[in-house]
Amino acid sequence: MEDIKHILDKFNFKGELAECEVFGSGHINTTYMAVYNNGNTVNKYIVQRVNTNVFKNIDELMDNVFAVTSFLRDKIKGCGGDPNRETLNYIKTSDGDKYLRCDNGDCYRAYKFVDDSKSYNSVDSAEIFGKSGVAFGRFQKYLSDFPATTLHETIPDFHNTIRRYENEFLPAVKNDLQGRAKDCKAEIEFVMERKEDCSRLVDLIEKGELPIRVTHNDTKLNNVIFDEETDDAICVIDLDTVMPGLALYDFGDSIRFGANTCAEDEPDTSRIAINLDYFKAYAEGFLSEAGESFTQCEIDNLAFSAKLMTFECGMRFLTDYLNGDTYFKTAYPEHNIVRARSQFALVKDMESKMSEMEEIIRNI
Ligand code: ADP
Ligand code: GN1
Ligand code: MG
Repeated sequence: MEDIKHILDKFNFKGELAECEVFGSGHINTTYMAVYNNGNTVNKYIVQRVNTNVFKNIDELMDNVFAVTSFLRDKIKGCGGDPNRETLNYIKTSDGDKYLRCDNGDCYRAYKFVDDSKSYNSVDSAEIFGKSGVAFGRFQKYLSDFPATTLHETIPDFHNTIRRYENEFLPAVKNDLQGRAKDCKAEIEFVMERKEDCSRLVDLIEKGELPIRVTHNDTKLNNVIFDEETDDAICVIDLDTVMPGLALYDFGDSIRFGANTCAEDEPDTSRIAINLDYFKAYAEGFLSEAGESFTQCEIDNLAFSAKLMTFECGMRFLTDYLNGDTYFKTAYPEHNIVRARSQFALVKDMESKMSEMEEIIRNI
């Protein structure tokens, strides 16, 4: 706790510091929960060291986050909701800055922990997953009139799958910095066989057939928090990648993570499959909020987007493995290749069930 105390002291948190522990299960930032006792009340805060390897311009990133949350606060108020619970409430430093930059270049930011909340790394009911679909769909709906041109692109071409293939995956295979390519020949081939899929959505954007919207872009289940008592999805978090994008990215990425019968890093690939009941529940929830403005082309590509986002994520894990694990946090040396294999197993299962997935969308 001593290491982090001098950071906490730079924010105006209310009360006496009681404890501060590493928290959550994100792959990018380092997250802490700090607990302060203030008389009879307990105040909880989330403090994050932002990953400056992943996010190159923290000023722009934090401008986005403050602009989006202040816009959402007004929207939520206008809809009769509780902005203290339904969007993140960031706290400036005692100097009035949106984040703290230390002499060594580390960057920290803080927001209020939503009381009586929890996050899920997996769910065991279609109902809960469906609720996360409502939350992400509503998030997208609320931001439909956000001035998109004022947003910075925090990670350029984040879901441009063909760019990721050509500019990141192929060079990683070629450079083979860690000499690992020989151990993942089948996975490299798996990616190369599916090159054509990589440009499908980008081509539709270029043809003007898919509208650009303000999207979250990282819609995995643990980026929504739920009410501890009612299990309602209350607040979308992890706003670092809110940027202009496709509704399909948000839909597909949620399915990738939450409709998997296993965890994202399940080593036993024979257990991995898409749960079609979860797929249906999420689609119903997401479309009930965001679907009204969808074009036919968006609807026609929903099932495909689930496969593409799973494939893209697997390719990113494989790329990171080949590069020596410089991007995603890993818990053990083979973690990224295990993740890649599990994503590819899910892609395969989706390929075999694509017509059923499309049928489910048609019926909604
Ligand atoms: P990362 O970019 O590393 O994923 P996040 O902003 O998603 O960072 O935070 C990491 C994790 O911390 C989340 O996935 C979630 O599990 C947990 N978390 C963050 N804020 C809260 C909160 N207010 N309530 C519950 N869990 C939270
Ligand atoms: C990262 O930050 P987190 O853990 O919510 C990643 C996503 C990946 C995901 C895979 C900024 O999400 O793009 O889909 O891991 N975020 C970033 O679990 O790269
Ligand atoms: Mg996250």
